[in-house]
Amino acid sequence: MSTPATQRTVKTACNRDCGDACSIVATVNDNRITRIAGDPDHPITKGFLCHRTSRFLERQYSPDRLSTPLVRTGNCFEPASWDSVLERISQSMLQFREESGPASIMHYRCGGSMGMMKLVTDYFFEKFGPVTTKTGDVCTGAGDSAQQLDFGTVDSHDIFDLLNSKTIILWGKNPYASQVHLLPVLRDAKKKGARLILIDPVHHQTVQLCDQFVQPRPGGDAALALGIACWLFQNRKVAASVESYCDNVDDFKSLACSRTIKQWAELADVTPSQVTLIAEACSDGPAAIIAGWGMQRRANGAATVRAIDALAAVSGNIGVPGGGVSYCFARKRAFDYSFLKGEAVAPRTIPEPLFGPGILAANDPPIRMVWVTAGNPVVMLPESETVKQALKTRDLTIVVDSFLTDTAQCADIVLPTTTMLEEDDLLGAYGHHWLAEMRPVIPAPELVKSDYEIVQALAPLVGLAADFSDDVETWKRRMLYAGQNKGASLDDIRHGPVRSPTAPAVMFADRKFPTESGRVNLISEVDTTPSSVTPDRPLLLTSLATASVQGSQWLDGTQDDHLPATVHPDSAAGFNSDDVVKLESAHGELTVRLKLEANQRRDIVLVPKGGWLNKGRCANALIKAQTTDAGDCAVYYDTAVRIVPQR
Ligand SMILES: Nc1nc2c(c(=O)[nH]1)N[C@H]1C(S)=C(S)[C@@H](COP(=O)(O)OP(=O)(O)OC[C@H]3O[C@@H](n4cnc5c(=O)[nH]c(N)nc54)[C@H](O)[C@@H]3O)O[C@H]1N2
Ligand SMILES: Nc1nc2c(c(=O)[nH]1)N[C@H]1C(S)=C(S)[C@@H](COP(=O)(O)OP(=O)(O)OC[C@H]3O[C@@H](n4cnc5c(=O)[nH]c(N)nc54)[C@H](O)[C@@H]3O)O[C@H]1N2
Ligand SMILES: [Mo]
Repeated sequence: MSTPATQRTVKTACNRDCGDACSIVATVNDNRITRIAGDPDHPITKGFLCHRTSRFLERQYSPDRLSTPLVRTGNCFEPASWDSVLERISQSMLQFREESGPASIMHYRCGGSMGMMKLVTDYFFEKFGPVTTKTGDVCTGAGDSAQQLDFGTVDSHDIFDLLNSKTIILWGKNPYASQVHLLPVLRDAKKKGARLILIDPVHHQTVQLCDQFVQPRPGGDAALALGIACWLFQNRKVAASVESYCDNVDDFKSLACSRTIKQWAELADVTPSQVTLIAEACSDGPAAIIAGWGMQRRANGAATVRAIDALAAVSGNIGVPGGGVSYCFARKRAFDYSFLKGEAVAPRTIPEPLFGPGILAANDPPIRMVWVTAGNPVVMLPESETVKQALKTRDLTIVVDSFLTDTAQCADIVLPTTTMLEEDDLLGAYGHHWLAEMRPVIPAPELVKSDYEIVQALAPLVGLAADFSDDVETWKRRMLYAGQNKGASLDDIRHGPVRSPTAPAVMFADRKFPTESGRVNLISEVDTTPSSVTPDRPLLLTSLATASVQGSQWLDGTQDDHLPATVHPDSAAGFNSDDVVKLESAHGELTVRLKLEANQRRDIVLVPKGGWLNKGRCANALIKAQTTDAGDCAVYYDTAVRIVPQR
């Protein structure tokens, strides 16, 4: 077959909320993208894309995609011109600022795009206000604050340093669903002789890759970590030099030895021999811990990660090749975004998990306007109905999205925006250290604007023309200025994948830590109470990422049935697989279709995250808005529910 004359390929990168930040090769025929594939030249992408992004063209060309601004009239939306909506928005913004101060406006941005240009939208609101913003992070906030406190910074060992590990502990992680490009590295490590241990209350696909699987009680991880530490202290397997790079060693020892190994094992609901197994692996290192984020989306989430950090430190696995507690990669570190001051200058902040109740409770001044960028908070934040009410009762709610999501349906004005294949941006990754440039594969539809084009169009109407007149290329060069002489300039990145020049292969190789004392701050007190259920509501609602969907971005026709809910057969006595039942929490209810799986724990019920509220599939309708012990993460997985028959 001959190649059509108009066919071309364009390289760009995937900006979706995922650690992999893949390099994409798109094929374009007559201005229509006909194929997207993983870039074979990218060391992490390795020529393949994940399940969800390989189907992105269905989203790109979905008939539901928004192609014009929409304005609410009663219960309907009517198409409107950009000029008219920008005029109305700018007038309102000036009025709210004048009458009630800039804190009466809230800008909320979430994970629709990981692009660095999204920070320029934040900057627009900072320049105009500063306005009310969120604090914390519903995704990783608790663990971030834990590692900041323990190590003074949050970053990871190079992904290929796993090839130096004798043991790799996947502590609550399902890369088959959430980070498929980690899998080739794990397989290579195994080929080199590494042993893989998975610690996860949920039985999932990653079990098959691992040599050992430990299935603790949900939220039992701090107890498990302390049990392992207890074994290390009792068996004199603590690193000899531990006092030289850790603070609070005696306190941590007292904490770990405050119970017996058997007691810790009971609290974590594992066997003492499983504690010993992991302890031996830690003492016979190097052992790398890959800490997933699920376990910190619990009431004691920050303390849990701190207990694991301390365990790694005392076992001598910090600062050594093949070791470390890799939780997040500092994806923004290579960029200069010092133009943005963020929380430091915000007149008021609302913890992200409390978005709904926080907006409703705010007075002095009340929040009159909310602008949502790249998020679907009605579906993704706890207390969906409260979020919905909060958005619907403002004087003006603006949502920028490519689809009429549950959140957009609460807006007064919806602004249509570009998809990732039309975006012009820069990316770092939170699962490895490579940097990438995004280039528009095709131009956006006529009336669709990128987030940056939207603030650029609005800026002159609110007196900010000069601050937002630069083109994207100029912003990119500005943000990559620091990498100019280190091989990470825009021109370098345009040439091919570039590893962030400032990222070390091994974290803290000199065992110096950017904490106040220069040493690891070992945790000395911890609430080890695991997540609890009641006799009345015996199951913990566990709403996790699934391979085929990014967040709430379901493809057409994939939500026609009830939400699937997986439980152990004993936990659904009297019911069969495929039965339609209700899940009830203290907060709400959801109709689900049961799936019975004997390899699950008896105290959890598993559902996909991101189901839409308007399809009756939203787990967050059952979850109360609550913050974790630190870092303002959301307590997503501690909601107790029961199964009741469909009435
Ligand atoms: N396909 C797909 N990929 C995604 C996403 C998506 O929606 N779809 N979302 C992206 C986003 S936003 C993020 S943050 C990441 C998700 O990143 P993560 O949240 O880390 O996702 P998982 O890899 O599923 O790992 C979470 C694991 O934690 C486990 N877990 C839950 N509670 C506990 C606990 O108490 N203890 C222990 N040990 N484990 C526990 C869960 O069973 C699950 O296996 O993935 C990204 N990738
Ligand atoms: N119950 C439960 N809830 C959860 C989780 C869970 O595990 N359980 N996980 C949590 C986690 S880890 C996260 S990170 C959050 C994610 O929460 P969100 O980031 O709110 O999730 P998404 O569904 O991906 O919504 C992103 C929206 O941004 C839009 N979008 C994409 N690109 C752009 C763009 O360039 N500009 C604009 N303006 N919009 C764009 C998409 O169309 C989509 O509607 O959800 C959290 N919610
Ligand atoms: Mo996330």
